[in-house]
Amino acid sequence: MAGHHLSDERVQAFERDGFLSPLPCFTPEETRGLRERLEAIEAENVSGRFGLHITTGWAWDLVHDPRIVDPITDVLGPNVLLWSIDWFIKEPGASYVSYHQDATYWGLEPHNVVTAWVALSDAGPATGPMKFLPGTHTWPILEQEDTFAENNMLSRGQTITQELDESTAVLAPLSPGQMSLHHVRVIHASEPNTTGDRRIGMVLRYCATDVRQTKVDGDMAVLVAGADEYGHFSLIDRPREDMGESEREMQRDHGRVRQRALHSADYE
Ligand SMILES: O=C(O)CCC(=O)C(=O)O
Repeated sequence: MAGHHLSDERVQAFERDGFLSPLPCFTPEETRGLRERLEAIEAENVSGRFGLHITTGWAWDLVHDPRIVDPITDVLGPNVLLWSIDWFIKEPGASYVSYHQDATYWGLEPHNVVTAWVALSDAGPATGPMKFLPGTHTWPILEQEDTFAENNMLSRGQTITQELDESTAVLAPLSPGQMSLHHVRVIHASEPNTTGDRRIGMVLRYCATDVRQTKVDGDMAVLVAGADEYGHFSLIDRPREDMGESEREMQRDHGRVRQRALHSADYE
């Protein structure tokens, strides 16, 4: 499919490799502002950063930002939902991410799901940026083991058990304000952060409207482009009041549904 925002070559590269990096997104000033907002929320309540689009108008606007959503529509088609905001914040030290496929444990099918990973800090080579095994999004789901290994940033320490040819891995370093896109089945990992600053990834998961949640009932999403002709998710509205009572209640519901989906072990 020819892109309307990305060049045809870039859309073809995504289709071939299962990832695309780097893409421009925010200015240095916007990026600093977003980092400040995130860190203010973290200082109050670390778990408040999940589902921020449900509780704050600025995060709602952010997940609709055309600099993110336009390239996403080029690779997913015109009708798109935002499924989640995650954060991969890698402090200096030993934390790492083992080789995995996202599709294994989210319960989303079909796999028309793409992540925008936006750097709110330096995500250069020494910070442990993501690395991808190109073309592996065309592979089936591989067996993963829950290792719960210390320092593994993944919730279950999930790791692909079969031997992988790591010599093909492509590092995807990002400058502050740049982003990468990756397909839900592409195999990826990241090494420890050897710098003195935290590496902050704001991780937006988008899917086409034909995708459904197969593991739990009651999953929620935000329509960010086109129309939802399927109705597989409860659609979330723009928050009326930042951190209002009903907004925070919905954020808690959203968190409970996601925990049930991520921690149900029915993918083995
Ligand atoms: O931030 C990282 O190093 C890993 C992120 C990741 O696994 C993901 O966004 O799917």
